Amino acid sequence: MSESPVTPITVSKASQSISIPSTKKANQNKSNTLRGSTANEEDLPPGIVLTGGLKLRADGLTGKGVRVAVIDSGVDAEHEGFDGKVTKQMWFRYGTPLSQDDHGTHVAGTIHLMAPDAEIYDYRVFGAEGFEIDDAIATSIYEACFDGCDIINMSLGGRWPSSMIRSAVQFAHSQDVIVVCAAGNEGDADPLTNERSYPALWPEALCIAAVGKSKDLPVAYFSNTNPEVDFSGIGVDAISFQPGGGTQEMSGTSMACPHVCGLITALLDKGPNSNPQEIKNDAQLRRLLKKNYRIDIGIKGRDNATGLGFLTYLTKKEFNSVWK
Ligand SMILES: [Ca+2]
Ligand SMILES: [Ca+2]
Repeated sequence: MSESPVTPITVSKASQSISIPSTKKANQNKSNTLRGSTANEEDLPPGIVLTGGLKLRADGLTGKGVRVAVIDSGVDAEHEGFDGKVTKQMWFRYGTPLSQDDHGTHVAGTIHLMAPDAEIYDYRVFGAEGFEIDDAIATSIYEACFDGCDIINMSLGGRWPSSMIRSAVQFAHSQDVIVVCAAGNEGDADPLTNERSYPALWPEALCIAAVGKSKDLPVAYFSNTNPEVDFSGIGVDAISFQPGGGTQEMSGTSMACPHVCGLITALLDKGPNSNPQEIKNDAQLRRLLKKNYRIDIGIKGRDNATGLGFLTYLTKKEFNSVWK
C-alpha cells in the first residue's frame, strides 16, 4: 500500500505522511451515544453544526432516498451510530482489520451525521490484499453507478493520474452521479504554489479543501492549493465514528470532503420536504452551491486555497451566530 500512488488522505501532524491517520485522539472523545439521529447542538460535532447539519434536520433534509458511495478503507457497518444505514458493502481489498483501517468509518460517519437518512454504500479499496488499488477504485466507481448511487465520496488521492480511474470518473459524470474528492494533504501553507492530487484535480470532480473550526475558518496548513479547488469544508479535528464503537478526532482534506458530500446528500433528499431546486447533474449542483450555500472566506472572491468558499446550509448570519 505504501508504494501505491493512491492513498487515503489523512494528515499526520508529526510526519506529513498521508497514509497513516495518526491524528486520531481516541481517548479524548468518550461519546458512545453519538448517532445520526442525534439532533441537538450540544451533542453533534461542531463541524456538523457549522456545515448546517442541525438546520438541515429542522428542514427535513436528511438524505431520504439517496444512496451515497464511500470509496475508502472500509466501514464498520455495525457501529451503532450508523443506525443500520450502511446498507451495502463491497470490498475489493481487505486483510487489514478496520481497527487499523479506521479512515473509512470516520469518513462515512461524517456523511451519516450530515444526512442521517441516506443509505451508505461501502466500497473498500484499501487493505493488505485484493485488487490493485487503481483497479479497485475504478471498479468501485462503476459499481456505485450501477448500484444507483447518487453521489460518490472519495477521500483519497495520489500525485499521478490513473487513466483507469479517470475513465471511471468520466463515466460517473456522464451518468450524472456527483463525485466529491478531497483536495489532498500535500499543502505547503503557501497559496501561491500549486500541489496536485488526482482524482480531485479532474474537472468532473468537486475538489474540496480543508479549513479549521476557528473564527474566519483558517485554511489548514496541509490543504493543497491550486486553481482547481472548488470549495472548502471543515477538515481539522473533525469528530466522527471509530471502528468498534465510539468516536475519534481526525484531520485532513479527507474530513472536509465528507462534510461537503454529506451536505449535498442532504440537499438531494427525495422525501416530501425535498429541496425545490432540482439538482440533476454536476453543473446544476455547482450553480446551486455557488448561489446559495457558500460563504466566501480568505482572499475576497475565488481563491486557490478555498475555491469559491466554505460550503454550509447556514446563512452567513446564522453561521456567525454560532460563534457565541
Ligand atoms: Ca501551496
Ligand atoms: Ca475567497
